[in-house]
Amino acid sequence: MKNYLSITPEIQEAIAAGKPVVALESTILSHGMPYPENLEFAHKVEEIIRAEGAIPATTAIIGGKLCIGLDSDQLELMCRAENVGKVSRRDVATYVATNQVGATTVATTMMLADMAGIRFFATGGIGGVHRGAETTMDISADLQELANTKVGVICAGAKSLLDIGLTLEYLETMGVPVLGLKTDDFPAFYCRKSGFGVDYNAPDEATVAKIMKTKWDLGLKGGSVIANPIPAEYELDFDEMEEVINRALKAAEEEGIRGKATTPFLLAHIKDYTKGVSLASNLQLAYNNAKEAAKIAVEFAKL
Ligand code: PSU
Ligand code: MN
Repeated sequence: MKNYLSITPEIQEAIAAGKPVVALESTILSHGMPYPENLEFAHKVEEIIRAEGAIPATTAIIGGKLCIGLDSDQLELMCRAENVGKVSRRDVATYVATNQVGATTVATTMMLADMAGIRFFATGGIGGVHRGAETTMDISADLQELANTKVGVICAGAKSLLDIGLTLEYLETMGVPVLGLKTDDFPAFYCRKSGFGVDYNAPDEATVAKIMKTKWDLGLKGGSVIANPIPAEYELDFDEMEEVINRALKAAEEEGIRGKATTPFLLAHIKDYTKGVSLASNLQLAYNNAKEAAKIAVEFAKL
């Protein structure tokens, strides 16, 4: 496996010394945000993690390697997103073996982080059970990965383009803890509340770190969802977002969008319909998740 991993020296040293490291995904860059806003985001999110005393590790598949930590040229490549695929678990070996450039989803970033020994990962929102999954069977591979892979994922919950209730049921069945960071409510990405609760309201970052340490000390496999609501000043109106999401879902149905194209299609339409307002919120909630992930990783490193 080592032959396929390309970890920057800084990250390698930090992992070996037990210092805090936070993984970041690249699908959010290549397929979740427009250029050049995504490039500014990619650099700023890394700075935020450093400011908290942790090391950022953005992941991608480039040149037949699983890359942990990207230089500025590689970040630019992922953000320009020309011929960059969206790589989930099933695509990893194909992209490595055939030398294609791949952006890592939540599932794949968890895989790469685990291979490198990184225990925390910050993103925007996780994939989940799609609305209508009872007929389409569209359930994100992110949920299986959370069940199996030892990484805590700090996110702003999940977008309500998913069926949040079914997503939480699925996570319960698979034994994935859903922790709220200073909240009783499972957040719905742009909105602080989804109408659903979390399993446990963790009062601070140190408690989250302790729960994860305990889970893994007990030999329990898998990760956790650490739900961190968007800061109130950037929150969008739930009903307005519902309308936008329903429009996007209708467009997807009319155009016959299926499989892995579904999530990027919906994200792009939501952004267009809200004329960039949703993008500004998206950036802010992801920054907030990076900051909290770094704090949790710092606390975890003390244990
Ligand atoms: N949800 C978002 N923004 C994103 C994604 C999900 O709000 O960018 C991306 C993540 O990379 C996630 C992937 O892992 O989409 C899920 O895709 P799918 O539903 O095809 O599993
Ligand atoms: Mn899917």
